[in-house]
This record gives sequence, structure tokens and C-alpha cells, in this order.
Amino acid sequence: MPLERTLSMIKPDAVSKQLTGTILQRFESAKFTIVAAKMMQLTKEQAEGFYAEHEGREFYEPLVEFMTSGPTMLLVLQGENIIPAYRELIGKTDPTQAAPGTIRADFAESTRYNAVHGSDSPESAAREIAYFFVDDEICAPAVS
Ligand code: RTP
Ligand code: MG
Repeated sequence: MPLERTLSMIKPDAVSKQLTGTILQRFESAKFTIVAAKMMQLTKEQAEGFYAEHEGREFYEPLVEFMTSGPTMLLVLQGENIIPAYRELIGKTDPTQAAPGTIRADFAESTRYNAVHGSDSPESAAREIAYFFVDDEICAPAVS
């Protein structure tokens, strides 16, 4: 199985509910290694650029408003096959569709206020990690 990295975000809804530690514990219990982390309140420009693939959809503007509403925790997580494994741990976008025991089933309020983000492919992960982190901030040797 490939050693991969994913860009994780603990979104403003979960940070404001003091769920950061609880969610980090779930990542570590899943044996994901935290190789970079920082808190940031995204600017409108940062959120728009991050979610550019959704531009024009009805949820884009409220999503940008939500993602700039308070601090977000940005993380790079590393592990075997982590891109699909992480998506499984967080559960489906809509928490009513998320499997029991997933992070979104337990902590998301709605499809928008859904606690966490995770990259959906190796290409997205590379783009999203580079969007928020420079190489020096990642505390692990490069993965191929
Ligand atoms: P993410 O990118 O945050 O990991 O979530 P995802 O892949 O499961 O969902 P995606 O389709 O990429 O949507 C990005 C984020 O936009 C918000 N959203 N709101 N109908 C709605 O109101 C709606 N649909 C999506 C969510 O915050 C979602 O995570
Ligand atoms: Mg997505």
C-alpha cells in the first residue's frame, strides 16, 4: 500500500465547539501521523481559491462565508493508503448519510457545517498541501 499524505482541516464549526482535541485523537487512533499542523483564520481569497472547483454552485458562497467565520486547524497527515482511509474515517459529506462512528456522523451539524475536510485524490492532496504548507513546515522526509 502506498505511503500517502492528505490535507486535513478541522473546520470552524468543530474548532468553535472545542472538538479539536477529540478529532485529533481519532486521527491518531487510526494510526495517522501528524506531520504538519497550524491554526489559521482563512481569508475570503484563501477560501475561494481552495474551493475553486465548486465556484458557481449554489453552496459556494455560503461555504466561503462558513470557512472564513473562525479559525481552522490545518493538518498534513501521513499514512499507508491514507487518502481513502481518511475519507472513510470522516464519513460522507452529509452527516445523515455518514456511517455510524465516523467523525461527521458524530460531530457534523449539516452538509455544510460538517466538521472536517479531507483531500479526495492524490492530485487534490498535492495541490491542497502546497496551498497551505511549504516543505519546511512538514516534519517528515518527502514521500514519492
Ligand atoms: P471536503 O472537500 O470539505 O472534504 O468535503 P467533501 O469532499 O465531502 O465535499 P465537497 O463536495 O468537496 O464539498 C465541499 C464542502 O462544501 C460544503 N457543502 N455544502 N449542499 C451544501 O450545502 C453543501 N455541499 C457541500 C461542505 O462543507 C463540504 O464539505
Ligand atoms: Mg471535497
